[in-house]
Amino acid sequence: MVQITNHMPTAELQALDAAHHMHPFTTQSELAERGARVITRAEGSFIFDSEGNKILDGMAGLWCVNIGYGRQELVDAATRQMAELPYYNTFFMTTHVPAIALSAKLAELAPDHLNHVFYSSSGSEANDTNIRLVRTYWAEKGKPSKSIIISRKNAYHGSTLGGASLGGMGGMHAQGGLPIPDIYHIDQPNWWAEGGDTDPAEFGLERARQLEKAILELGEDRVAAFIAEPVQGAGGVIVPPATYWPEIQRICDKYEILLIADEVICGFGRTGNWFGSETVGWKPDIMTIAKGLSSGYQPIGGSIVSDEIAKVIGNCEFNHGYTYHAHPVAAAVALENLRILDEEGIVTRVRDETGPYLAKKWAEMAEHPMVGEAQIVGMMGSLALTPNKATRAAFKADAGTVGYLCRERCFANNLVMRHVGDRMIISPPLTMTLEEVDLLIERAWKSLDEGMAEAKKQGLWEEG
Ligand code: PXG
Repeated sequence: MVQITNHMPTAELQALDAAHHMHPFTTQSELAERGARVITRAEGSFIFDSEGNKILDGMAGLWCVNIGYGRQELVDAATRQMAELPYYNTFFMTTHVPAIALSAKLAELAPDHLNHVFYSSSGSEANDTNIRLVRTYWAEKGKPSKSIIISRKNAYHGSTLGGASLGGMGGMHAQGGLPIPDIYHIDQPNWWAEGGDTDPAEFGLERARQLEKAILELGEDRVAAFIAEPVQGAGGVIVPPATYWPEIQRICDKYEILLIADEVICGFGRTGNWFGSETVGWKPDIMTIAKGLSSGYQPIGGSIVSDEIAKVIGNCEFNHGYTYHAHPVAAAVALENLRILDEEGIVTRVRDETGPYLAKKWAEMAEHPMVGEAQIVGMMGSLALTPNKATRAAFKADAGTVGYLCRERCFANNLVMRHVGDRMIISPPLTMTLEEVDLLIERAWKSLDEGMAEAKKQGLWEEG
């Protein structure tokens, strides 16, 4: 068999990749034509490709490499655990030390009333678990009719049948017959795109009150839970007006429904606290976790569950579980990752130093002629692109056309900055230095300049 290594010519790697590897969220025929960028290694805040480019990773992989690349301690934790106990399960009344230690650590880090962890290998699976958890909870409490879960349009909660159903992405629902029954979506709090002439504070209240309206319309006896990301990530890093968050909590308190905070992106320091719900002032009954839990070094996720839910679920056999639940190697790596985040003060540094520094620089990006709004919470930020800042107009082109041009310029300038429609987004490693923040801003500005020039050249610089 031919050995495929980093040292093969890029074109050969690309051809083999296109021939055999089906990529997620990708038009495979287009990829085959262009060839994928081959990433070969990474260090700190940088990734390297097969052509020798050193690229600043403004997305921390896929919002997950919170402690940055190249931490030997995590390699050592995996090696030790693989040698000692590479696999065992926790079905059938068994357990193992990494599962015990990680659960205890998560209970310590999570808000006081959240002390119980059910594991998965991803955020999607954890949200599938959540659907079954909340429905089983209400059934056990003698209220089986409470099965509807309310979510939001343009939310992202994963790609499994349950996760994609909870999510509010139209393109995902259009494929494969989704959503599954008893999932209901309200509008998102995206003032920039949907606020019209409404004052932002008023708009925030109005969007939050859609939750109350939905509960009343569907019936409190039918609604099991509301799920939301503290800050919408994949939807475009949308930071709602300040009035939104407290109103959501008020409504959840008033009605007998559970609040699921999807912390897959916001958790583990991203917003400047251990969990995004702390930043936005929510008291969730369940938190979905993944990504930053292991800084992406191992696939692991889960649901951190309240004492009350764990007690009720504990009365029955919960017929649910994955082969890799609390996988010992993944759990050992996650535990080491949490130790580093904790002992090196990385979360507090985001809150007190890197976050405020990035926020100041990010706000200055709003002075760019193409940027209408610059939003940021901790180390996740977005820029809304527009040809007219005053009217918040969209471009006279399909949504995302100009965003895509800018993303391509970012790549060319050795910066990973994503686009969601015509919003540019960042979510860099939390360990970024201040100099690296400066570099990110410099490359982002240059890329927007070039993207704007290209948009003008292509006749896209017009209001749609
Ligand atoms: N919830 C949230 C809030 C997420 O952001 C998931 C659940 C699902 O996690 P897994 O581990 O199953 O992927 C996510 C994942 C993007 C992008 O393009 C974002 C995610 C995944 C893939 C792509 O921004 N977020």
